[in-house]
Amino acid sequence: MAATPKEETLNDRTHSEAVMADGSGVTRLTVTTAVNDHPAWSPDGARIAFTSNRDGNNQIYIMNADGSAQTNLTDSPAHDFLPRWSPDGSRIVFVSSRDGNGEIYVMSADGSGQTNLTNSPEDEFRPVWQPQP
Ligand SMILES: [Ca+2]
Repeated sequence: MAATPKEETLNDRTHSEAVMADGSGVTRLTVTTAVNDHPAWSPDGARIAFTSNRDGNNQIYIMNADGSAQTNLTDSPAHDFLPRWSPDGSRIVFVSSRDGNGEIYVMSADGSGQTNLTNSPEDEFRPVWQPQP
């Protein structure tokens, strides 16, 4: 006798949502059993970078603003998290523990050219990328 598939409820899941500035148009963009966190809109509003542990550890993902084309940009054995866009939308800064402690990394928005900016024995966290005044 076949087992009856267990229905998962949305309350058991975590998700990211896109919300218009007036609170209307709430749209669920990700539905997984993993944690999806730190969503960051691209400057042009077309894409969202976020952190997800769906593949076993925290990685930087990117998706279109409608939730399509969710792609793991970092794909490292360490934790990569807290993505923030450059003002021109060409690059993403994030935190990685791949060198043994928290470091600030930068990469192109396609995930190429991942570079350690800090290289220190202390933990670095929470990068912010501000436009030039
Ligand atoms: Ca460090």
